[in-house]
Amino acid sequence: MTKAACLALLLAALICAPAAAGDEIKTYNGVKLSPYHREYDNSIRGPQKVARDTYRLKVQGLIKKPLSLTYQQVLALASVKQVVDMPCVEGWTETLLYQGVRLRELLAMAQPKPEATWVMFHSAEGYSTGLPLKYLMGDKVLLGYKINGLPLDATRGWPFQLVAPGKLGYKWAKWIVRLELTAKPQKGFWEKRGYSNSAEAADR
Ligand SMILES: Nc1nc2c(c(=O)[nH]1)N[C@H]1C(S)=C(S)[C@@H](COP(=O)(O)O)O[C@H]1N2
Ligand SMILES: [Mo]
Repeated sequence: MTKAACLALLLAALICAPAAAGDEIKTYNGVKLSPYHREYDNSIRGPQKVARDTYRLKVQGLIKKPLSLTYQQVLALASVKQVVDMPCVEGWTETLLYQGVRLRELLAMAQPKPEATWVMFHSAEGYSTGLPLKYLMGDKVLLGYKINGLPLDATRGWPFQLVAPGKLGYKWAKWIVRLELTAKPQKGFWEKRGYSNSAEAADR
């Protein structure tokens, strides 16, 4: 390589590197977003590393078509972006730009049986939580895979986090591996320990 070419490459690298590091979206449609990266972590067993090669999103229970999808198969479905507030029972709220697949798209693929009224979300580390099927068919409920333009990581819940607008943070399951449709409401990890199973954000 000539010295000039070398210098040009070096300059290009210097100019491009800070831009790449700054990929996180900080404001969206005039809304200031909470930062993707944080100090604290309140999840029951800390960050989880879910294996990419063997990962499958399973949809099971009261459905006609059980699903087993790779990460890429889910990402290939139509996605939407929306700014949402995630309020934790601890008192804090984050405002984040999520990108994901509408949950009702996945549910439509799985074809719920008429007796199904509830969906449990099961996570890699054993966490679980659930919500009514009717709520989950709503426009704004997503299986989220990006926050502020960045893919979820081991702290944020790779591969998927449930985006449940209007519901408290403990309904926003991270590291989702399996959905299970049931006839009756079930209690998840925090719900079994006394937290409300409806988890209305307005009741905080
Ligand atoms: N798998 C799993 N998902 C989880 C939790 C957890 O401990 N394990 N904690 C919940 C709680 S209490 C909150 S407030 C949110 C925090 O989500 P965040 O990391 O996107 O802020 O994740 C929820 N999802
Ligand atoms: Mo929470």
